[in-house]
Amino acid sequence: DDGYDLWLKYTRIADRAVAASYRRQLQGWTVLSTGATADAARRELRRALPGLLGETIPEAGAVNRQLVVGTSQLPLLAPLHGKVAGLAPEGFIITHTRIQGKESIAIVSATETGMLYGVFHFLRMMQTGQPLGEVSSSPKTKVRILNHWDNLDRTVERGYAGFSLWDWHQLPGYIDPRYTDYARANASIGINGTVLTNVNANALVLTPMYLEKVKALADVFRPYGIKVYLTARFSAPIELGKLPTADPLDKAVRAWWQDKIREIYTYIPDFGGFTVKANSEGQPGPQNYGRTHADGANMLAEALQPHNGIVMWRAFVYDHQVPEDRTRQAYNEFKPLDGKFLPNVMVQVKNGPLDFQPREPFHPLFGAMPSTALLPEFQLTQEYLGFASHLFYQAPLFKECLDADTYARGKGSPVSNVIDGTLDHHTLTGMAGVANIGNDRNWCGHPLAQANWYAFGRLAWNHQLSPASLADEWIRMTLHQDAAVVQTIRAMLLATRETTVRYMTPLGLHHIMGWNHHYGPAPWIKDKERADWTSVYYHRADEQGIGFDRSARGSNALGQYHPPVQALYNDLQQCPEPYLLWFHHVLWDHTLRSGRTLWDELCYSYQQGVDSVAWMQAQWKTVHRKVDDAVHAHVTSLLAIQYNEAAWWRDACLLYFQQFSKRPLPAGVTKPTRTLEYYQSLEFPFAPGIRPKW
Ligand code: BDP
Repeated sequence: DDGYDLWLKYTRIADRAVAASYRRQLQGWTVLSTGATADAARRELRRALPGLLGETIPEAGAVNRQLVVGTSQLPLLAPLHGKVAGLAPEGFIITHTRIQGKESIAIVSATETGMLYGVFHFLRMMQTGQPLGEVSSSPKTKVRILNHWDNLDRTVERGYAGFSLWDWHQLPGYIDPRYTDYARANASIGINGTVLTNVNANALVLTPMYLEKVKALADVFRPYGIKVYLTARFSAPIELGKLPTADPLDKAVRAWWQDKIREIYTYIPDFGGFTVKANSEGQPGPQNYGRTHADGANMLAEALQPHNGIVMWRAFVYDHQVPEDRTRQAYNEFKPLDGKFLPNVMVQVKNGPLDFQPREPFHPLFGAMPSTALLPEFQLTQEYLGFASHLFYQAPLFKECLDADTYARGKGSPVSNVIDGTLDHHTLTGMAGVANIGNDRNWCGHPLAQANWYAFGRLAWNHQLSPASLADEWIRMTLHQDAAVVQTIRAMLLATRETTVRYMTPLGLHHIMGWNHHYGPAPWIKDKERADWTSVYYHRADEQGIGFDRSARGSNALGQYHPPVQALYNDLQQCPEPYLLWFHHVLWDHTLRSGRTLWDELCYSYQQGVDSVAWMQAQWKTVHRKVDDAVHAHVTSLLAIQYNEAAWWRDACLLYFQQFSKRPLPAGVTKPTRTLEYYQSLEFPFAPGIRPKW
């Protein structure tokens, strides 16, 4: 197994009784609708059913015990219209009914895309051995989208799975069949949008030569319900249009964007719109001209609106010349703009206020901008999570953010209800994930990292699903059907998040990774041109203690949250320990709930992280000869890398912090065999995924 088929393997159902019961219920099948999406559904069933059941099921309608697929506009399925009418357009039902007198299972939606989603859901039920019972499913968000940080030269910023999937050079002449498989995988989990290009944008993608290529991709994705989006470089009117300015209030600039957008729609009539990174990390933006983020976003939104396009304007902004805790800056910039964005603008907010760390509190903008559609951004690619070498199942991280209570409208105002629109009555809703996909044969580098792509899509559809059940589904479809094997691997996946937090950034530490490439530990980074890109800025270790005081006594980043959240974290004694050093500078001898001092607890956490990777290795050994040999061997090697790197994190960080704590390592913590100087001397000029110079 080379991993190419993802969770769409459709391996023969091992449980004979289950297979026989499916077989009895499926004497024939038919897709009644016509058109490209119906063809996609047909192709999927043709591929899947024989795979799952080991025999071909006749494609013929009007037999008893048949599967019938179509939209509710079709006369034969019109009696079911009432059942789908209350769902979102992409919602679907799977129901047992009679059609023309024949006992049938009907998969019905108001739309072709919803019908395709229903087919994938039905196949998932079979892949995971569930009874083929009644289902009614409707997405909780509208824009379920992947962000590819892919450059036109095919490098991928923070990408660890090879080069970009998009072969810009050979497009549109050569259409790699892989584009279709990408679309199938996305449709199977409800992802309906893809931003093809890096947020650090290149205006060239907006030129006719590239729009031809984008169109070719859009044509492949369309039958699967996937819209294409691009990143818009704010200075494109200067770079491409030869205008003297990109001021969003300048008439000529506005006209240029209007023309450009009209032109894009001649290529791609259902073009989704733009993602924009502006006035952040060197990207141009409206502030270059004294204008606000709202001015910039609205200019584009106005031009996109007649075509039903949207703008996803990123709130990931910070400036090292601003003498402010970096984690406060996005809120400072955006909160005053609440209510100023046009209705087709979403403000795209990272899950936490810093930058995709192993653990962060939720971003204070969630719950602070009731009049603005907020699009949460998660990072599936593991920039700060061990790249593609470490096993890190992210669903628990996504869930922690989604479940966090903002208290925006009192207790019970979780982030999930901010972003699904229910809290503030928004209809433009969504969830964005920075893709972990490249042209590696297995798509995501680490054979088990596909689970993150999978879980992201499923949670964007329904944020109430649990990390454990999503792990179950994915393992059963991808690795093995046996319950004991599923249980072992699920336990491993579910442990990975806390494990990584422990060996990288325990107790609320953050951003102590290698400089620029973010590979490996480097808490010693200091004296760079930007303080907010160093490690010492974040951990603030000194002889007294360690941690960033963001309480009311410190930077008061906590002041950006609603009062009950402030109350929870502000008091050192009460603050949940996973966030301790995020919000407080704590004395080395401070006693924690375990009864240990902070220093000892820090040491034990690092040790536990390493031990837990050893436990994962032992677990994985027990599924040898159960999961595919090639996958098993690959993961075994990667777990060994992860173990070594976890020990590297422990040793480098403890040696470094010990210079300040001046305390011995407690019993039970392995003594480092190398010196701090050794770790500090390591350099990785060719670590993958580095941000190119712009
Ligand atoms: C940071 C990455 C950088 C991205 C930036 C962003 O290090 O490469 O460009 O986020 O999200 O995490 O814009």
